Amino acid sequence: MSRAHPCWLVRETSADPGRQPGRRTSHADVIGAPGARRRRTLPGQHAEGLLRWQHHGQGHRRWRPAARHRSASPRNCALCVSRCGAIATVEGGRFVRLDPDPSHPTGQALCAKGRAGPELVYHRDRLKYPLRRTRPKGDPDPGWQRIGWDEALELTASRLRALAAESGPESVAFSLVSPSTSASDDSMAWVERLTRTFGSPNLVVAMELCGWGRYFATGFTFGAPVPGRYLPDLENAGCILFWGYNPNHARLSHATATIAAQKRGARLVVVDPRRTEPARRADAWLRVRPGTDGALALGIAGVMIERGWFDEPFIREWTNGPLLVRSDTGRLLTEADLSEGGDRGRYVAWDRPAGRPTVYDPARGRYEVDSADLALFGEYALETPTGGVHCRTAFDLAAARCRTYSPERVESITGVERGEVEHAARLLWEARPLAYYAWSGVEMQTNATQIARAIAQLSVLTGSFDARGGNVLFPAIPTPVVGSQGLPQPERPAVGLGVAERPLGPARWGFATTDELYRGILDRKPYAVRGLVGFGTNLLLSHGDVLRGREALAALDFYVHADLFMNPTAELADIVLPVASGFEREALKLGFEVSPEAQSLVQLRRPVAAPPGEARSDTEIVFVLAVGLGLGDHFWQGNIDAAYRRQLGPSGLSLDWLRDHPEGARVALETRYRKFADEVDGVPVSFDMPTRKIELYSETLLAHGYPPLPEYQEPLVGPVSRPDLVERYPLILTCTKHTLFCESQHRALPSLRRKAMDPEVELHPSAAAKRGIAAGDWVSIETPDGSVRARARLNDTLQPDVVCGQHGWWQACRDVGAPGYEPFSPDGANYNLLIGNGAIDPISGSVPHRAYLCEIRLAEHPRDR
Ligand SMILES: Nc1nc2c(c(=O)[nH]1)N[C@H]1C(S)=C(S)[C@@H](COP(=O)(O)OP(=O)(O)OC[C@H]3O[C@@H](n4cnc5c(=O)[nH]c(N)nc54)[C@H](O)[C@@H]3O)O[C@H]1N2
Ligand SMILES: Nc1nc2c(c(=O)[nH]1)N[C@H]1C(S)=C(S)[C@@H](COP(=O)(O)OP(=O)(O)OC[C@H]3O[C@@H](n4cnc5c(=O)[nH]c(N)nc54)[C@H](O)[C@@H]3O)O[C@H]1N2
Ligand code: SF4
Ligand SMILES: [Mo]
Repeated sequence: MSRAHPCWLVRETSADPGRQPGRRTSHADVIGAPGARRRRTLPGQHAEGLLRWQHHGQGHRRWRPAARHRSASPRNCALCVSRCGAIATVEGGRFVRLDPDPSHPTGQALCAKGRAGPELVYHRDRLKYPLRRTRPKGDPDPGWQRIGWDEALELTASRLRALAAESGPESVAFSLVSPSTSASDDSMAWVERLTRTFGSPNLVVAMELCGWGRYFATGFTFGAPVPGRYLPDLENAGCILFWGYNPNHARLSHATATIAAQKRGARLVVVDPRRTEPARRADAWLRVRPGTDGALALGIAGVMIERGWFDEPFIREWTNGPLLVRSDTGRLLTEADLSEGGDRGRYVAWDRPAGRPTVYDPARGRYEVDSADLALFGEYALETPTGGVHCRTAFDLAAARCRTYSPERVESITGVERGEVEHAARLLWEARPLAYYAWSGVEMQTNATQIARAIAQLSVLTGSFDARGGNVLFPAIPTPVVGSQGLPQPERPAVGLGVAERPLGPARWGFATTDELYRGILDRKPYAVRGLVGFGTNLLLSHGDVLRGREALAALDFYVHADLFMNPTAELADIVLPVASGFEREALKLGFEVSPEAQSLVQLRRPVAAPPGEARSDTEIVFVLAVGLGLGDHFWQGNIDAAYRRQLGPSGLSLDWLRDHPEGARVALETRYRKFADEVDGVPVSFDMPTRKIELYSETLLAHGYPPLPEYQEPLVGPVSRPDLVERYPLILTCTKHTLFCESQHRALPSLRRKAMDPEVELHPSAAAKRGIAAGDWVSIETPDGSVRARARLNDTLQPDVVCGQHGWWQACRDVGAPGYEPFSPDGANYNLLIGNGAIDPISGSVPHRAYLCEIRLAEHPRDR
């Protein structure tokens, strides 16, 4: 029998549920009930050296209610990655509404979540006071006891110090809710700084599910984060490609910019198993079978290369395509292979007119001959001091790989008709420059790294990297990188959890996957993880292997969690800290990412409401905790204003001025394209890669035993890889974000929940009919790993064997009588109970939340609503 979880199963609608006789205490009761204040004074609490909550630079950030009149203040909605420019209205001291601010570069529209801001701010279940667990972790009632901030932070600091002393700082992991789904962008750099200065290489931010593909996987191609930081230049794009990305749900500022781009004639190509809004408006919609995106990208590239639809001069000059690859070893041929005194660091290409090899020197960024003379195709026999060696150009190898994915073969693998493959290839080429974005649809896959490289290859073929209308590193307001760079390096830096298994994966950059975290806690491998410091995150709803995760979190020696609400993950903490929402705290934002204009705006977002109870911003918590951990030197001794001034230093902006001008300041920035071609002392800046070129062929991947070219691999939990499972689980399962809620949040906000009362799963009418399922029926979704419930929604735009679920359902909404869902039970709706960590991307550890096998049946005991 599953445990009861009072905080999300409450269904009462009475005004004061805490007073009902016989009802178990929930955190909401404890923190909200009058008289609950049981602040204990610890001996020596006021002694020097203890954490004092009040610290400099804090008082004036507090929200002060305006007079009784109505006031409107410009700001941005921080609830998701879009950070839409907004105007907040405060009436009689109460934040009452949020509207778009068309004068703001991201202020063209607001979504329902942003408009529900006041409901979030004044929600009765918000955490209000620090809480301490008084009962063991297995107990259904954690026995939360209200404590003071000083006690909570002192306890936290002393436990963390003890763990670091006993087991090393790597035994403490930190976690942070993704800045795409929350306002954690406000504090992300500071949380990272805390993690690194504490000495932990283990920051858990869902990187393996969200970020790896956009920031790191394409690093093996460009040496730069594309499309994560080299964003689509939608204002100037000729062709926009959205691959597994739906900005209408995910990033409104991109959605509005796309509509504007289409109005001025840009073409749109969408790759998605579902006919989303952008797909409806697209010039081409490619309805791919989930997880087969790699084959589709290679097939499109194959058509482009076959037809000569690629930017030859760009590929010759700026990619490693002309370099010769040894057929015997797969390594790039070097000058040292050709002659005894040759340089191992210089590579070799083929001079076509002269019919002989020519040397490329990465240090000078030059070939011996004009790049126009370099062969892009062909196989060449060369003499070396140790005998003859056969070589092919890297581009020839890439082309050959792509050619094996003929449109016919792509159709049979992906379900996308051959004509559509050709049509897409033509559009990408003829309407270039190509601006692309690829996100969740392809990041939660067992082949995520190579899918990202295969899509990146399309951008390379069109020569759109950092080109006007392509994927561009927009100019940025100068500011020091405060999160990780420039910090003193420990003598022997601790090794990240996953480095041994995945040396090129997220661990290499200091990020741990949840699978690695759980293993560290439960199996103490490669070493024991004993502590966790969580800033948001709801690991047990957001990640697979839920039950193992629950076991792991319960086994921690110490877990502190800071959040807006109690969630099923936080329920396993020892200390829970209440966090002010983005509407209740101050935050500095330098640049709004999506366009050069957006990048030029600096805004100091001011609070428009007081935080509930004693809630504090994450940034304040980080700074005070850092001081308590003896890291004050890295945190301006707790003075946040001093930190902001440091960030503003290079731009010369005044913090006080920004505080008085919530609309923000514009900093003149110059947009420059093709910055890789800039020369310093006659040497082009080029690319941050071993060959200093875009690497279509990656020796780095090869050296670690991975395919050097983008390669397609069937989804590991799919009909081809697992024929043994297909009879029992004949349907292909993927999922998508909810337009009304961010990830596992917001189900408790009445204006949103009213529009979506229950979790749903979309399936094709023919799949439904075969199973006797009608629209609205409660069904069970079953995979080899688990089973959960949802209501059937019919969608005839899906391939007939594809179904699409939703994750993140647990929270109740009492105001509209909507239930909560048991997070650990098949009677609940926690989608991630369906997903295991057994089959993952070998390079990154990405987990296939977006391509699995399942069966759907009518639920045996339908819920009463
Ligand atoms: N409203 C809302 N906005 C959000 C969030 C939210 O939860 N709700 N979350 C925020 C976060 S954290 C993120 S990461 C972003 C994500 O933003 P997106 O990446 O746009 O997220 P989704 O809409 O879930 O996924 C995009 C598309 O991928 C498709 N898809 C599913 N499987 C596959 C596949 O195998 N291949 C391909 N090509 N496509 C597939 C889905 O049908 C969906 O239309 O949104 C952010 N913004
Ligand atoms: N099946 C499936 N699983 C997925 C996904 C999917 O599409 N399908 N998406 C994946 C992706 S892309 C991501 S990014 C992850 C997201 O997973 P999580 O990082 O867990 O994100 P959320 O569920 O949005 O929020 C977690 C908690 O953060 C709290 N929070 C919100 N804002 C703040 C804040 O400013 N400060 C603090 N301290 N806490 C805050 C919320 O109240 C909530 O309790 O989930 C991943 N899991
Ligand atoms: S898309 Fe919605 S939630 Fe996200 S920032 Fe804009 S208004 Fe806020
Ligand atoms: Mo995400």
